Amino acid sequence: MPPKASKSKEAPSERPILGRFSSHLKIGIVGLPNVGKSTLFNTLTKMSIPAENFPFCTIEPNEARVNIPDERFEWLCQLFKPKSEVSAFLEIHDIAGLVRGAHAGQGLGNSFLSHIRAVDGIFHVLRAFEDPDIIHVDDIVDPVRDLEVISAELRLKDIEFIERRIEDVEKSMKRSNDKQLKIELEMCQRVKAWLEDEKDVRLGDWKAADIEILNTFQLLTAKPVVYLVNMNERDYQRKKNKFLPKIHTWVQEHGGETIIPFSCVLERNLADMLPHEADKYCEENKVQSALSKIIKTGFSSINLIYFFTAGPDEGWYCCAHFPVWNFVFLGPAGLNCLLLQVKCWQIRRQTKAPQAAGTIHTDFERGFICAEVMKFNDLKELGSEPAVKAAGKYKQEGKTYVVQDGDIIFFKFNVSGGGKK
Ligand SMILES: Nc1nc2c(ncn2[C@@H]2O[C@H](COP(=O)(O)OP(=O)(O)OP(=O)(O)O)[C@@H](O)[C@H]2O)c(=O)[nH]1
Ligand SMILES: [Mg+2]
Repeated sequence: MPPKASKSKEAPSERPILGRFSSHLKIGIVGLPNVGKSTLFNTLTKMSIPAENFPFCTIEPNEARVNIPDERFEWLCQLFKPKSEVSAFLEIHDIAGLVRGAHAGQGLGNSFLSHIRAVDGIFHVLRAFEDPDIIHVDDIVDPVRDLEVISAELRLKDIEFIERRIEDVEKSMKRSNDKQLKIELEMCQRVKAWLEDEKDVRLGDWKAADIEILNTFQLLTAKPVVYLVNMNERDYQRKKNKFLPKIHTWVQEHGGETIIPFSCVLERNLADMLPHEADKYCEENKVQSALSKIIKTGFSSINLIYFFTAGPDEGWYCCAHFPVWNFVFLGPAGLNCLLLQVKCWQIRRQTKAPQAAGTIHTDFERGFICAEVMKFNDLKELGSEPAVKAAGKYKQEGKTYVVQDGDIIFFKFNVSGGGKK
């Protein structure tokens, strides 16, 4: 029997997250022209990591899916020796450069801004390298000024959106007494005042009800940002760059999100080397690629996490319209079934067990009975599923369980009574 959901045991509900509720979220590379966005993007997509579990795949010239490097996933693959390994990925979009006045259409600004609206988070690339051969749109390299330009453009576009929304709501209020319209109008006015105060929407302390409305807007300044500071290789190697302290101060004053220094030139050179040459180069020059950190931070910034399944291919379960909980294929490494698979399933933070099960198949959500959950660290420490069970750490969780990053889950479901939808 699945565990009964007792109201008193339920964790206090977290505040809803700003942004789309989906497991298919994307991040866009944003910045002024000529700051190194496409070089970074190309390096990410060109990078070929020899292990099978890290293929990089390009969807379109300016969209790519980059696999998330994860030692836990590698460890699980070592343990289960599956026929198929599916890691988590981050979808990255390379967006053309924004310029001052973009919100008013400068430099094809509006279409670029619509590309930003379509993503869920922003890699904001800043130019902190000086090179007279590479033109800067504002002549002199000054990343703090660039930060101001980009953030102002995004804010101005949001103000334009909110003003239009206010007009629409006011028009509707003339025709209807709907209380919800009044609530929305009041919220839009607060958001407008906030933006006019030169503050980004994601930094506001909004109530849950506000967030529900905000999430229907997809405002540009509501999207999480990771700042990527592109510097020359020497600065990156010695961890010193004349612009970095000022960038740091600015970011602290504007929400304090993550800053990752990197060097496009170094990353491009490393990507052109054979893996052993790249390793040797990094060792000799005491440098490390920043790409892994960039990918992992980007993934987490857009509130994605993933859980693992380690068992038969989900295609196998999908044929089953009867209770399947006898078919537990987790076991010692030798007990491989033909379709044994270790797979990461990405979901948004705060996803509950039935919805997480639904990412595997809608039947899993529809007929959800319970989730059997092992924590990765318990499995690693104890070595096998039976050992985790023996230690009392193999848990049955019900409908209200909020899935945590790195959970290893076996779902029990039953759609025998209901048949197909
Ligand atoms: N010296 C130096 N040049 C760089 C660096 N990063 C990029 N570049 C060069 O700067 C130029 C522009 O780089 P891109 O990556 O195309 O810049 P972008 O930000 O995509 O530019 P737009 O697409 O025009 O917005 C290219 O010639 C790069 O080779 C760097 O770290 N140092
Ligand atoms: Mg570009």
